[in-house]
Formats: sequence, structure tokens, C-alpha cells
Amino acid sequence: MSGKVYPVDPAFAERTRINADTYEALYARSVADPEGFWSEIARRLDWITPFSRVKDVSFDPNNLHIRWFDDGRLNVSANCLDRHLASRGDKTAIVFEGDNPDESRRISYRELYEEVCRAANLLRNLGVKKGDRVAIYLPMIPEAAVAMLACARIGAVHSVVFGGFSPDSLAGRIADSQCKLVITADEGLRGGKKVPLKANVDEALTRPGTTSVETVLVVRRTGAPVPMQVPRDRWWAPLVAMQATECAPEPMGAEDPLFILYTSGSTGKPKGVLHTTGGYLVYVSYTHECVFDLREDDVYWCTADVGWVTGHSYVLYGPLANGATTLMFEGVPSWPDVSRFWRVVDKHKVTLFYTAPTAIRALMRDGDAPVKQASRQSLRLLGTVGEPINPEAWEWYHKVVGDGRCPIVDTWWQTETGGILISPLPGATATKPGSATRPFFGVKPAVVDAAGQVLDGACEGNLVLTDSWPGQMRTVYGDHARFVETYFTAYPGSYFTGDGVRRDEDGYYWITGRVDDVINVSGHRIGTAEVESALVAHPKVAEAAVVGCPHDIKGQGIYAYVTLNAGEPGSDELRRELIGWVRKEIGPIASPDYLQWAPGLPKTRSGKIMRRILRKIAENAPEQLGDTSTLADPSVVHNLVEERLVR
Ligand code: 6R9
Repeated sequence: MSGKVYPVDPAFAERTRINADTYEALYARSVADPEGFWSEIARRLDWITPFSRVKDVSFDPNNLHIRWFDDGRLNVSANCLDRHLASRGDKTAIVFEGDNPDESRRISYRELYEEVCRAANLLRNLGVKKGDRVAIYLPMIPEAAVAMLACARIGAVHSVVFGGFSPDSLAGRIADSQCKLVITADEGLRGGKKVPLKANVDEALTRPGTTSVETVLVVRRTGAPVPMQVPRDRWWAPLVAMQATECAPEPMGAEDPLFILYTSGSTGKPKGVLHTTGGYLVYVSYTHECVFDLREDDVYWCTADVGWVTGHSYVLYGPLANGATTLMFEGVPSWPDVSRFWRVVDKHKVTLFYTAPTAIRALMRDGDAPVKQASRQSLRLLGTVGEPINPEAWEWYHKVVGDGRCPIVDTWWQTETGGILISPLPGATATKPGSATRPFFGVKPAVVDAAGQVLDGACEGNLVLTDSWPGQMRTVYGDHARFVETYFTAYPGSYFTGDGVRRDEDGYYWITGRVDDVINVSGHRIGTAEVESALVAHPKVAEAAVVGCPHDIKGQGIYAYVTLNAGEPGSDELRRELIGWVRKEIGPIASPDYLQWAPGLPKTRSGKIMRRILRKIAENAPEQLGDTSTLADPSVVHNLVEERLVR
């Protein structure tokens, strides 16, 4: 820990809406009177029917319910588009920067409005109704935003699936929520490489459970020839072009579903995290404005893909609800070269920049020169999200990328939380490199020990939230019992985040990482159970155990221990085959970094794999194995230590 404190920049403190004093006063009010506070904040949106009830929440596992602004009605797309037309019709809503550096385009609020209306009419004409689920499997192109907003306009529930996921992962998600329609592209384009999206959809739709899909809409991106199955598959552009540019927005109840987004947990298949309409939009728009100190003329760029929650909340919904200019980038930071990010910053005069620590660490490795090739004069604020940022990377981001003049907001939140919960506010909070600092308005964090005892003052333990905020997820789609079980039973009366945390003497929070069986690889969540079940699905594998291990760039890597069927020799070729197998089963982000042959796995006498031991071996810390005497066969540990792959 560097122990350094960066005071609030006086220039920010002066012109900000929220300075240190207003933060304290507003925070105190927000937790003392959440109803009064949020009813005022919620007026930032246009409501078709104003709400009379604000908050109706119980975290009691026997009576769990979370409702905000329950009797109000509104439409998310109307809030992101229609209401800006009078004052911002010609303002750029989306700056699109293609994978190819010569390709970029600006889309005004009026143009986006018309395109969304057309797409919404198309969906309606294809029989999509309020409440129907639509899968979106697209690259980072404007059509992804149009498709999401079109769903929101007619009340369809979108389920965006990251374009890096495999046909099987896509199929599982389509089947779980019984999507009626899929929107995809011929191919994606990332770092000059093509991604066979339509072919993946074709394969996914051969899997069991996917017969709910009636229509596949295909956006032309690369122009590659793709087989079209008549009448199921239809080209997006000609059908959209035929539609009217007006489409009445569906009045949605505040608690009607807006989207489902699948995320990995510690057990079982990925969960369909369900977010609803009113509270979500209030929360993402307000946090976006406060945390990024948004101004009318800002050009805001969040590098996340819309396949992740950050893309939903802070590429699309938060910024557009605020009438901001948001940049969508199709490519990767390292293509055509490692100064791409900073060239894009100069090209579009980006003022607010939000990315992941993994990208910062990767770019830092290439030194300062690629950064210095661009002026970055336009930048005024930098943000990070997705995983803990190590102080060295924070300092480099601040000093080199921001030339020491841009405050950094390290924003902690989760798919489940909908929006940012712990973060500095740039005009109010002195920052400490590596700390997400203080809670946002209305957010009540607490630190608990393993026994559930709430700890006071400076301490370390598990992070829980003792009260609701409007952006909180409402349920696991189709499995409310799993929602209750996963988040509300470990510490009754609180929402359990799955993260460990330290709170220092100034009340600053330092997230230490996941305390469950979730691995955070480059800011993306991978469940150890998912990788294990992919491995054991291979005919030569008898058993597998997967843990996280430290990784310089990715934050955490994936370390797999594999027991082969009796008599099966473990060769390098088989190792490569198994790694490729996981890639194919789940997607490239789940590829194991290390795969060690394990003649036996450390198990308790009741047959439970002792991951604590496997983690220590993967961390190359065999001296910290601790007590192994309770193992059914303590001798397996010796072999695993001897053969470990990281030293
Ligand atoms: C938004 C997002 C959530 C998990 C979360 C935590 C980690 C996210 C962080 C952070 C430390 C930060 N995480 N932001 N850890 N500092 N600023 O990333 O959602 O993909 O659901 O991941 O990511 O471990 O629990 P999601």
C-alpha cells in the first residue's frame, strides 16, 4: 500500500455540484431518510404516472422483497431519447469508433430516436410483446444500443450475451429465459480478427431448449456470406428501414423487468440477474452524473462491452438518460497498436474516461511512450471498475495517462448492484490509490466477520449492505429461491456481496477481492464450478478442481487441477486439447492459464475438495498450506506441491 492521499483538486471542488461538505450532509440525509431523498432524486426522470410509494423493501429471507417507486410508470427509452429531443436533438448521443481506426461515426439524439423507433416497430411487427425475452448477441456497434433501447421501448426484456461467449454458453442463456428472438450480426470484428457470431447462433439453436426462438435478426457488419435459414433468419437493415420513425413507448411499471444479464456465481450455472425499470434508471443516471461530474459538453468514454453490466449501466443507460455524448468502441486497446486508446481520446476529444485495471496494467507494461504519442489534453477525469486496482497501476494511470491533472474514481459495484455503490466523488473525496473510498448516497455498507458479527471502526472482513438502493437486482430470473439463498442467507438481514473488504481509520473501503468461488479474470467473473463442469465433460477427464491464482495483467488467472481417467497419460498435447475444450465450451475468457495433472485431489473424509490447499499451491505458497491432517489422503498434497506449475 502506498499510503498516499491525493486531496480533492481545488478546481473540481469549486465548480462541482457536490463538495466534501455537501457529500457529508447529503449522505447523512440519504441514509436517515431514504424515502425523502430518493423521491427527490427520482424526479430527474420523466414519469408517465408519478409514483406515490418510494421504497418497499425487506431483506428478511422469509419475506424478501425489493420494490422502488412501485406504482409509478415510465419508459426507459423515452427517458433516454424522447425527452432530449427538444433541447438536444442535434447533440451527438453516440460516437462510434470502429475496430478499424479509419471508421467512426456520430449519431445525434434525433437520429438515434428515429432508429430506435424503427427497430421497436419492427420487433412489434415480428410479434414481440411486453415481457417477451430477446437475446442480443452483437459486437460493440450502434445497433447493439439500438436493439437494447428498442426492447426497452416496447417493454421486451433484453438479455445481452457477450460476443465472446461460445455457442453452448449462448444456448444456455437463451434456454434459461426462453427468448423469442435473437439479434446478432454476420460477424464481429475485434483487433482485426473476425468473430463468427451468426455461425455461433446457428450452432446454439441446435441445442436442446432453444426452440422458443422464432426469429433471428442479422445485422450486416463485415459482409461475410452467412447461411440464412428461411423463414427464421432475416436481415436487420432492410426490415428496419421499412418502419415508421415514430413508435409509442410502452408505459412500464417501475418494477417491470428491463433486462436480464447472466453472471457467474460460486455454484452452478450462471444466474440471470434481473433488473427492473424505475429504480435502475434513477440509480444509474444519478450515479453517472455524480461520480463522473458530468457536464453538458463532456465526451464520455467507457471502454466496457455492452455484454457486461458496465456496458449496460455506463455505456448506455446512465449516459443516455443524462443526455450525454457516449462513445462506443468496437476494438481492443492493443490494435492496431498499444496507443489506440489515447489516439481515440485525442480524435474525439474525450473528457471522461472509464476503463478496467486489467487494461491499465497491460498498457503500463508497454511503458509511457505509446501514451505520450497522444496529447490527452481533453481528459479531465479517469475512472476504473471491475477489480481491485493495485496502487502502482493507479499511480501510473494518474501520473502518465492523466498527466497528474485528472482525479481518479475507483468505482466498486457488481452486476447485482446495477450501479456504482462505493466510489470517490471527484469534487468531494480525497483519494487513496487502491481504495474505492466511500459509499455513494443511500448506500449502507457494513463489515462482518465469519460469524456475522458487524465490526466497528478500522477492520477487515466480508462486505455486506444493510439496506437497499434503487438499482439493486430484484431476483434471479426464474429462480427466486436461488436469489434469496445466494445473497440473503449468509448474513440474515443484509445483502452479501461475496467480496472481502478492509475499512481503514478514515472510513475508506479497500476491496480485497472475492471471498467465494468466483474468479475475477480481467474484470470478468468466472465461476470455478463452470470451468470444472466444462472439464469433466471431456471424455478423458475423471475429476477437476479450479481455483484462481495471481496474474500480473489479468489480476487473477485460472488454475485447473485435472485428474484423468485411470490409465490415461497426461501429455502436453492433451493439456492443450483440454484448454481448447474449455475455450470452446464457455468462451476464450474461461481458458485455464495453468493446467496441472493431479493423480489425486486433496479431499476431506466427507469427500469435499479442499480448495484452500489448492489455492496455496497455485499461489506458489506451499509453506502456507496449513493443517492437512484432516484430509482423507494427505499424501496427494506432496505430489501436487512437487509438480506445481508456478514457482
Ligand atoms: C461492475 C462489475 C463484480 C465484482 C465485485 C468485485 C469486483 C468490481 C471493483 C471490484 C475492487 C473495484 N470489482 N469493481 N473490486 N474494486 N472498483 O465489475 O460487475 O462483473 O459483476 O463484477 O468485481 O469483486 O464483486 P461484475
